[in-house]
Amino acid sequence: MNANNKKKIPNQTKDFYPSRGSNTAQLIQRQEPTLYAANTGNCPIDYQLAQQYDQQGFLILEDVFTEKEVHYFQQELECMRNDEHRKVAEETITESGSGDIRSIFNVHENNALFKKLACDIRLAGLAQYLLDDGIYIHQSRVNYKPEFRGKEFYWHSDFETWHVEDGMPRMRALSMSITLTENYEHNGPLMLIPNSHKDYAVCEGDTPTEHYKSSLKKQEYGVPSDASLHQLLEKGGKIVTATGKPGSVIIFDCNVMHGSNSNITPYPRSNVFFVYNAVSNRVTEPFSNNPPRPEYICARKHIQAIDPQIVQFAPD
Ligand code: 6CS
Ligand code: FE
Repeated sequence: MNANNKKKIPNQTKDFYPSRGSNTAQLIQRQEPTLYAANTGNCPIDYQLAQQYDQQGFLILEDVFTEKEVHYFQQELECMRNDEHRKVAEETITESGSGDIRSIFNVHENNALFKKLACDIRLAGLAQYLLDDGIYIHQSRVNYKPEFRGKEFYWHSDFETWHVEDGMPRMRALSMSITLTENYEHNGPLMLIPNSHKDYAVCEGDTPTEHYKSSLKKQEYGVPSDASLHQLLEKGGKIVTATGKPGSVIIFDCNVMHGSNSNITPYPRSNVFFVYNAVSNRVTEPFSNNPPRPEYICARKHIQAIDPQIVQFAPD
């Protein structure tokens, strides 16, 4: 038994991507496709864009949502940020310095509008195509990256964390980040290393108990070595900064190396993220020696394929 009294069940699934513990920092080759879709005929976007996603590991789609829809999302963002109960909820992560809200997790469950958005065919339908499987939400969050004091997210592969700490077996998941404010060059936009999804950066160091209580504020374990980052950059080329106006969607593979700088400008960089995982890739037991992370960070209990919907947010 341990701190929160949960038994640690050893993971019987083969660990294709060992990291941390006794492992040394290195790059190992990805063992799965990125674009799983078998058929080019029913691609919901221009197939060449799907090929771009396959090659570089991410894709930026502009004007996915209308100004009216974005206005509704932004109103929701403010309501959530000003909700006294939410400020102290466990799903709410605050900035270590200022105490400002940094992220709110599990919005696909605890917010009616974002619950609908997670099933929107423009997102879930595309995720289902790219992963060529039934899909469910592994994790959702709003990252506020507030004005003046929004802190950085250091370089990382989401999959390394989701594999080691959540037990996600293989690379068959992706994130969709919907921009809710202007993502400028200067207000801490997502930065990505092209083609970095093709190598898995094994990390060093152990996983602290209840690591999420610190990693969601500032990630210090499960981060690549400097040498691995240099190697990924040599292979992948220049860092790409995902800028875009509100209503854009940044789609990135679970293993693409990414991060974002602090925001010291007066312009918040707020995005809502949905992580779509293939139902066939549902999480098992963590590959670390830690108990599973809480349900609001990693869906585990009620895994059910989403039926993508045509959703109406704003009356015409
Ligand atoms: O630990 C996680 O699941 C979260 N950490 C980061 C820095 N990105 C992915 C995810 O939100
Ligand atoms: Fe991340």
